[in-house]
Amino acid sequence: MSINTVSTTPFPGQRPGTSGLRKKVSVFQQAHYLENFVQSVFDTLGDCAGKTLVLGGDGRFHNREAVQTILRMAAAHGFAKVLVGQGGILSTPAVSCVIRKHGALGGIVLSASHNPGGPDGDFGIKYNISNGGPAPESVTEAVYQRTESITEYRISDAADIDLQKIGATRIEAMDVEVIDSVADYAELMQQLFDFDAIRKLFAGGFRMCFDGMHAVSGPYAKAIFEGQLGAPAGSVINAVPLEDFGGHHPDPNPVNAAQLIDIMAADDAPDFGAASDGDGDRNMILGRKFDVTPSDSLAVLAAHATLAPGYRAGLKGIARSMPTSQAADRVAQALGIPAFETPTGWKFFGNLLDAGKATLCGEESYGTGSDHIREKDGVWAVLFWLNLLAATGKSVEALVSEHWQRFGRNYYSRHDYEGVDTHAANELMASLRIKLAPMKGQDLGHYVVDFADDFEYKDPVDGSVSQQQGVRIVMTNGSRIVFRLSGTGTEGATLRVYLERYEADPEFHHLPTQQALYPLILIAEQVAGIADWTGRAHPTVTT
Ligand code: VG1
Ligand code: CO
Repeated sequence: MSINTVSTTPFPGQRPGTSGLRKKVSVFQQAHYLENFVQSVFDTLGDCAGKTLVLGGDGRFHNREAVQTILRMAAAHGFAKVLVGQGGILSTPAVSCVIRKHGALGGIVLSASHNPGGPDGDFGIKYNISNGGPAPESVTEAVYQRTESITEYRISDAADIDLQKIGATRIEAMDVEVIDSVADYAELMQQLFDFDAIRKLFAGGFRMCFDGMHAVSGPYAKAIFEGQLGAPAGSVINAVPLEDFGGHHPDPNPVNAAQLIDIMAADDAPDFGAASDGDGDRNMILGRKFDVTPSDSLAVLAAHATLAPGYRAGLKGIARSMPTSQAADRVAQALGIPAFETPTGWKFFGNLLDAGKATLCGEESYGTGSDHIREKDGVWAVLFWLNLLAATGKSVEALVSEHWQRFGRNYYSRHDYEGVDTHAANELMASLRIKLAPMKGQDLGHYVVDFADDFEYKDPVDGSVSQQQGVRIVMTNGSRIVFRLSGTGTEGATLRVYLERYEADPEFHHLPTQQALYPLILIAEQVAGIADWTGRAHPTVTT
């Protein structure tokens, strides 16, 4: 075994987006591409002697090869130890959990999350810091700068290790420990939720369907829901992670999780349905013939949080990303706790959680989480809902409807225009920005503009400022339209249009969502000229 220094030249565009560096698999398969990025992360970290790194991914195509490469590079960089998930598998929340539990310096997550996998799909890599959360922008920017000037990387020529065999081995002077992918995570879940009550629920005939979407959460869901909580065998479907996610798009929304939606729409539907994404950090919650929007899910969990043992002491605050509906703010107000509004992406919640300012966090994109780790967490959200259902004896639909009665309903939808021309998308945003200031006070038919701006966030903990985080047009009655470009796609640009309307009157709480939002949809088109810029008359995905 020996360590070699390899000459290299920079690849353009290795700048992490909303959640790490995501590119087509073929891009990552280029010689030195992954190595350049990993060495740039290590160079940014500096001396790692005595330190532990956590490593794992969602099992997508190229995962195993990348794990072996990173192990050889970590050994060359002088890490004392790497904890790697069995088979190279760790969900994003499990990486966060393992980093925290074992006091690691940080971790590397190999995933492109909800993006499709397989040889023609996407691959991704993300670095998480010692709090278990995604590296903040200061770190991802430093890594990017390093990728622009890199000239060499260091790597051991050691043979591949056996990733299936749990236990310790060595590469050069570095210890490698292959760990059970589920154990640490499952143990944490037992501390947070009332497993006995949930066991009784299942013993009483309660039925659920969890769709693993052939992605990473399957093994976690099987072990916890079926193994520990007694959900009948078969409650978890599509449970085996596949390198191409069975050819599907591992994105838990009503469009991509069509099989689960059909199951939950049937007359003999289970009581509860849920799904997670490629790397296990997202969640979709369904009742029988009933979808819960992620924004409502956050609000409902917050309103009932003290029913779960891990949150019995109450919440310190609730944080949501800016485009997420304001439903959770109403709960925060009722509870007398602060509400925070951050830019899109989980990395912005880390400081609030570390500082004890917020306990629950959520995003409209099927992401919910808490201070138990520093990532959003799919299986955790499902357990939280199961805990509420067990504690209240109510159905999903009853819990949500009662919530609307108490707090009012925030109708909400996101319209995605995927794969549009990047130049046109940028022009659309630029032309919107120019129109913002004069919009104040403008009468738009059903709505009057309260203010319109480009969201800027000043982190209340470290004072760092993030600009241009989404154009928002906020109406005097709290309804909103938000426009932003995705930072996770790999083909062209994706325009996201977020629509929200607040309705206090219970008589109007059961309209079809798109109908309830129709006036706002028309205003969005009128203000942004979406069809003109993108050539699209309709969104590709509506959630
Ligand atoms: C999307 C979502 C965002 C989420 C991010 C990562 O980002 O909108 O809320 O945090 O994906 O989720 P963007 O920039 O494409 O809108 V995951 O589960 O893909 O890591
Ligand atoms: Co994800």
